[in-house]
Amino acid sequence: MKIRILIIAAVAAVLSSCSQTGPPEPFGPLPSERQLAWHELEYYMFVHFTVNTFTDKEWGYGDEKEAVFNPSALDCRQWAKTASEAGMKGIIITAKHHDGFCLWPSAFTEHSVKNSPWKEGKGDVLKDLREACDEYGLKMGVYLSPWDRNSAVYGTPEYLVYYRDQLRELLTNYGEIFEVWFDGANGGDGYYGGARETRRIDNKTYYDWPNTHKIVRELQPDAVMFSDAGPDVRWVGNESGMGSLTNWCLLKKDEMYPGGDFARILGEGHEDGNYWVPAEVDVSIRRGWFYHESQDSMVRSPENLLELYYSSVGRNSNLLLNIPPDRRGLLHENDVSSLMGFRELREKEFANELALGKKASSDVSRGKAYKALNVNDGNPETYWAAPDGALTGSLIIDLGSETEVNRILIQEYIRLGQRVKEFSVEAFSDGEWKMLVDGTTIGYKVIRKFPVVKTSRIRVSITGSKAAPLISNIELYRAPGE
Ligand code: FUL
Repeated sequence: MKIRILIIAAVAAVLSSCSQTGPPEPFGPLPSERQLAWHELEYYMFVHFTVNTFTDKEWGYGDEKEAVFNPSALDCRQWAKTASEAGMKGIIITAKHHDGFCLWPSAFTEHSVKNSPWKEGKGDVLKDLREACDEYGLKMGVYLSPWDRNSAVYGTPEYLVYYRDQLRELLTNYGEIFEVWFDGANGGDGYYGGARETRRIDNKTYYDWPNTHKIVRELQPDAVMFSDAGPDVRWVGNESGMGSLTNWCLLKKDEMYPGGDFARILGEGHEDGNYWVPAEVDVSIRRGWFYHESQDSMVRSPENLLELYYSSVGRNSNLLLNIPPDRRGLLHENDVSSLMGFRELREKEFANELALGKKASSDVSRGKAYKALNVNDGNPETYWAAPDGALTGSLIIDLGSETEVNRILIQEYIRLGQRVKEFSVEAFSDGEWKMLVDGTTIGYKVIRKFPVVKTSRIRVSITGSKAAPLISNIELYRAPGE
């Protein structure tokens, strides 16, 4: 009996060594755990709020009196409630914009809420926001503008000490921060402690970014850092909400720096990039980043926001949507109503998933653990894999009966690298395969629209890849309309 068991075990071992049962080797730059967690957030709120809200400006000069900051009904809970109801996962706030005014009572400057009439100088917007985010289960992030038009020492080495002291305050006193936002607008004219002059800095060298980054890693190891050039998340290269159709999460970031002239490259990233630095689309629900009463009637419509969603989340980018609080310190009714309309549209758009649990097959596979059915099992941790060395492969989802379809969502298993260079989506209809989508990169996620097709079979073909393609998820929808 024992001998028989041993023989069976030996045969099983030989058989399993013939098919590739272990996971594929990682390929190229990989996302860190903090970046993987960031990818999954997808959609969160940007809040631009400072003295500009009260002076009707976009860029404060730096000489604004602290007294102008006086919201009559500031309520961070209203922001957080709105974000949560809108389906957002977090809020990033302009703790300090270019005017230098701090929304928290920084110990390193007088130019802050502590000298404003709001709550008689006892208020702290960051603290209120922390509590509100915790109450609504949201993550919190901070924007600390490197350019400071109020600071007398801006442009000198002393400013770096000041900037880093402020960063430490923000990263020490307000709980867990998920993203630190370093914008790229740098240097120019300003108040500068009364000098009222133009100060230019060399944005390649002045800020000594590597040493600032170390502070973030030390104090908030799970936070990602955003700037034009990462290190963790990159700007998408425009402020109009347009992610690039070809979008590599890879970047040669050592060749770049914040505030450089890289807008064109930032959209696509680098196919041969040597770091994982995915794109974030930052865009405002209004024309301006800050609140202006004159723009109350120019708030993006729910339909427009849905288009933004397709051109950002649908193109392998996260969506950071700015909703500027008004002079009361509340998100304006028009903005809230658009956000809620957008949530409803989005829910309807993706109400009816058609692929889950349906039959799936592939022309090639790495073996049982990497079978085609992994793409529509609802589990993001399982994936279909082509065998090592195969750079193409097709998956067919069999819907069982003729079904109307007009959207597809595809995700790569990015934990092992971004691989796909080209893909297509076809439907079997009237006896032949008809092309629906002719695509390039996939990455964390793409969502593509196509005109309604009635079909029982959808084929996703990876037609070019840097290494064996790994697909973790395919979803199909019939969105309303058309
Ligand atoms: C830019 C700034 O100059 C704008 O005011 C805004 O904050 C935008 C998000 O980033 O660099």
